[in-house]
Amino acid sequence: LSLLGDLRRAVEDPEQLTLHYQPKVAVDTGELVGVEALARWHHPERGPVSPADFIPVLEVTNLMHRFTERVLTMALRQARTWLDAGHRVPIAVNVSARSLLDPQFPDRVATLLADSGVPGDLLSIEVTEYALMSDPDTAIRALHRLRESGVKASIDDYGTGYSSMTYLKLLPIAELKIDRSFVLDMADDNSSRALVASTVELGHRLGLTVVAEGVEDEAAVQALREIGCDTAQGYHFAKPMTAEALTTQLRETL
Ligand code: G
Ligand code: G
Ligand code: MN
Ligand code: NA
Repeated sequence: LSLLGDLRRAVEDPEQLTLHYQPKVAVDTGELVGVEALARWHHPERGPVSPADFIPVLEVTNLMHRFTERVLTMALRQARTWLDAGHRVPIAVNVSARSLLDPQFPDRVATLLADSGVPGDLLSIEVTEYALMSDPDTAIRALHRLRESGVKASIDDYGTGYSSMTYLKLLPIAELKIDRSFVLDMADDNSSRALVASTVELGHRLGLTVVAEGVEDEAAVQALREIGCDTAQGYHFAKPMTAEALTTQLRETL
């Protein structure tokens, strides 16, 4: 069993490592406001392996740096393809603690942007509270440098980690993504609904966009509309899909 050995090959193999894209939509109009890129590994013998299983393996090795670079390269190539077809689609890429805290990361991103010809404001990164809190000073410095390239940051899975109010104040972030555990049971759990509503208010007061993840039904959309949440993402709108499938959807909505 050598998942790491297999990953080393997979990272360089476009047949094995691909990206799927999940739409993020405006709560009030249902319009597409961007997509989240999600890594997919198709192992030649085992079939699909979930990122939930292989990201933790990468996270404890330097292969993570190469993986993140490949993901960014694929995402930017797709953004470029969509731009050339007349679609301005902002893409969010998940970035692990190890990559965010790599001192070379912001320069690598700047180089990849320049190579791709994609404007930096079409790229954003999603980082978890854990990644931000494990070394806040380094994370803050990285986020400031990314901003110089036009790249904004979102806090992913918001509410499940432990960001203190101090860091929410200091972190140069643009968006909060409320963890799906709160959104999923909002309809039947008053405390989840209260937490979602107060997070939306907190985010807005800090000048941030707020995204609800895990929106699975119309009842959740209705609740988010009442609460005033900006953006929604979840199976109710679309599952993560191939670039081809999303391109078809972009053509249909034009
Ligand atoms: O897409 P899915 O639900 O299988 O993703 C499972 C987890 O893997 C999520 O937490 C998601 O953020 C993470 N993930 C998916 N793609 C990437 C990626 O390209 N880089 C990192 N660091 N995490 C990813
Ligand atoms: O941790 P992160 O938010 O990056 O995880 C993203 C993952 O969440 C995606 O890979 C996707 O598979 C999953 N996801 C997206 N929408 C929904 C949803 O509506 N319900 C559930 N249960 N999972 C979702
Ligand atoms: Mn994410
Ligand atoms: Na998330």
